Amino acid sequence: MFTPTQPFAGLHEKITSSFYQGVCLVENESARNTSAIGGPNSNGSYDYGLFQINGKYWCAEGVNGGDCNMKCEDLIDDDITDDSKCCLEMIYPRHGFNAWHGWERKCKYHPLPDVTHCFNEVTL
Ligand SMILES: [Ca+2]
Repeated sequence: MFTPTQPFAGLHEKITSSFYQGVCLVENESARNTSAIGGPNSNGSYDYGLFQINGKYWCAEGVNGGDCNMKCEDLIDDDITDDSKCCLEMIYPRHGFNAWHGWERKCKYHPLPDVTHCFNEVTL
């Protein structure tokens, strides 16, 4: 069991806050649907998967491409390892959570979902 102590107390808070933000994000972007395809957007692009990653910038249809160098089709399968990598290594470092309009509309400055029941088996 991880017991927050200085200087880790701030880190613990940051990790759990990011987790809650991420849960809120996927709730409002894809309703937790890994095969969701959103759009077309005003520029004709589509958003793919759990994190609704935009096909104009981050992936390419049918071939590896975009800034995440991956196929958009790989964003709508059940393996979210590559989806998460694209978010954590490319999208979030550039734009933070503001990259996701669903997060901006429903999570930013809003109460975050209560997911404490998720920690019954796992303790940070
Ligand atoms: Ca995937």
